[in-house]
Amino acid sequence: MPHFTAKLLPLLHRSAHVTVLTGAGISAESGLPTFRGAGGLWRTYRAEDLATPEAFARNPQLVWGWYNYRREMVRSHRPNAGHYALAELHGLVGKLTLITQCVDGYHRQAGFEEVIELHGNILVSRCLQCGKEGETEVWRAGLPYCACGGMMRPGVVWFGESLPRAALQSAHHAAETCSIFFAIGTSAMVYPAAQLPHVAGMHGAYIVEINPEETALTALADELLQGPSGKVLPQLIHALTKVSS
Ligand code: BV8
Ligand code: ZN
Repeated sequence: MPHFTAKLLPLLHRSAHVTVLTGAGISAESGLPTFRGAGGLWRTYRAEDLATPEAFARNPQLVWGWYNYRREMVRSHRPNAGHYALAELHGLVGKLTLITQCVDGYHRQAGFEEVIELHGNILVSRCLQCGKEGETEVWRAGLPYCACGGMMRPGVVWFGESLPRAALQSAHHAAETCSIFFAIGTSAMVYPAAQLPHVAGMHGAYIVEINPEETALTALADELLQGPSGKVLPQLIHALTKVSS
């Protein structure tokens, strides 16, 4: 059982607004590889080769091959206990804003409706020509095309691309106005998402990190619950329901 300080549970129990930022680590126990941990995706592939507009322009077949491989993994795996525990936490605190860097859509699948997806969704395709999002019309030579004839791209944010403005604004607002900020399963290395815990800290939020390892954020955090989120989050919910009853 990870060590919760005596401070965390009462703080959670009476908090008006909790903000959570998740990263690829929350889906690790679903069997989806993370980006930088052991066996991480970037270990096998370099981000510069695959998750940038230049890479897509240079070799769209290679990039689509990688995204189709990852789409298959997302479709053949499931949300884990950590995703479901966050959906449950929603009902136990005043207000809970969930921000994710994940592109797998697992928070919504686990029943959390309002998710701020900072880096888009891997199962969405978007037309380069007309911007329409949705099912591709036809695949030619390993590439998807829209009804308008334009080539389609994965609906994610690549390195060097701006994040969706509305999503980033809501995420900043949630970081500025929460009393507790959880950073779960993120190496806190990718910006501007990695800025959010710092914004929360500057506004006086209590920062809690859930991660099996220490990260760039651990020094800033008020508390590190060291362990896998699929175990730690259900334990946190269990302890919280005992406090609330
Ligand atoms: C932008 C979608 C600018 C695509 C992704 C130098 C300094 C600072 C910044 C930069 C720089 N050089 C370049 C930049 C900017 C760059 C950046 O931050 N680079 C980093 C690498 C230095 N950022 C960008 O390019 C962003 N855009 O800045 O635009 C701009 C300015 C002007 C005009 C136009 C543009 C865009 C960033 C978004 C990139 N897209 N994903 C795809 O998925 O294919 S990012 C990708 O990384 C994923 O979204 C992933 O979620 C995200 C962050 O990684 P993490 O989620 O943290 O995952 P990671 O593997 O790193 O860590 C996993 C953690 O889980 C580990 O800590 C591990 O211990 C833990 N864990 C493991 N198991 C478990 C666990 N935790 C809990 N339970 C477990 N069981
Ligand atoms: Zn189109």
